[in-house]
Amino acid sequence: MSRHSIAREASRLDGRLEALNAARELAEGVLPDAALEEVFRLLERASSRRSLSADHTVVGFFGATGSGKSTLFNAVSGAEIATAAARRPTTSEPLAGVWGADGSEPLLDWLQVRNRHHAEPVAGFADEGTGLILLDLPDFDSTRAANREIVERMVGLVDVLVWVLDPQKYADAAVHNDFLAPLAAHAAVTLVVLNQVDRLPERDVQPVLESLKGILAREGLAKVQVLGVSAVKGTGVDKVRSAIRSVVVQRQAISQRLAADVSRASGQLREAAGVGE
Ligand SMILES: Nc1nc2c(ncn2[C@@H]2O[C@H](COP(=O)(O)OP(=O)(O)O)[C@@H](O)[C@H]2O)c(=O)[nH]1
Ligand SMILES: [Mg+2]
Repeated sequence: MSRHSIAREASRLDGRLEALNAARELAEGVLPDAALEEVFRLLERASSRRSLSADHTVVGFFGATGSGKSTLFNAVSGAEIATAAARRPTTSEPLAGVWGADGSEPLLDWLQVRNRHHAEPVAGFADEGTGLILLDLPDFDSTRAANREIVERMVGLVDVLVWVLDPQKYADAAVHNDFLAPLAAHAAVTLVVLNQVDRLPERDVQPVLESLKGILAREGLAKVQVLGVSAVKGTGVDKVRSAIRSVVVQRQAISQRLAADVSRASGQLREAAGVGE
């Protein structure tokens, strides 16, 4: 992606954020406070993220307990970062793998990620020049409310969302109704991994992937890339790396994520206003 087109995207986003702010001001006292509060928080978040490093793309690994987020995080990072840092088998604090230290600290402060690890270069994936922050996150279905809160906050803050699903729970309503379907506008910055494919008989892998793609398509996420992976065996890990790398090198994820947020928020405003009803 050329500098020119990055600048063009950024200025288009400026215009959309300004328009959303104007709509919010007009709607004050007319639409419910809750609807406006949400828009206000988005505008603040957008302004904060855009004041922080544009040279880093923040990629979060989300998923249910035991889907293999931490294992995949290590496999992609090429090191045992997650197990080395974790005191417990489940992840209760976000953990960052950082490629490109310069400018990453204020961004990690804003994300409230204390656990930071400067990752070694991984050939063909990331090095100091890449500008990548990979986050291993707690389980969205954790029994600890504090963990679920972290996940909900991070879903709103990261630039790219990687959903790590597994063959047992890939169709569960929880992930689809609470996260994936509401984030249908975010397809361009979403990647879905079906992990643990080694636990399926070979002949079932493709049908399960198709079934998952069908569910995603019905939620409006037909364009999302879905990768079959075994983090333990290493199958498909290269594909995850190259999918992440291609989003990162385009340098568009920050704008695309925020543009998707604007689309969703303006849709909610229209709905609150009863437009089109
Ligand atoms: N068979 C198989 N087991 C896996 C795979 N990925 C993770 N696991 C195992 O699943 C368990 C939970 O993994 P973990 O990475 O801690 O899951 P998390 O809770 O999502 O972080 C561990 O025992 C892993 O070894 C995989 O691709 N295949
Ligand atoms: Mg974990």
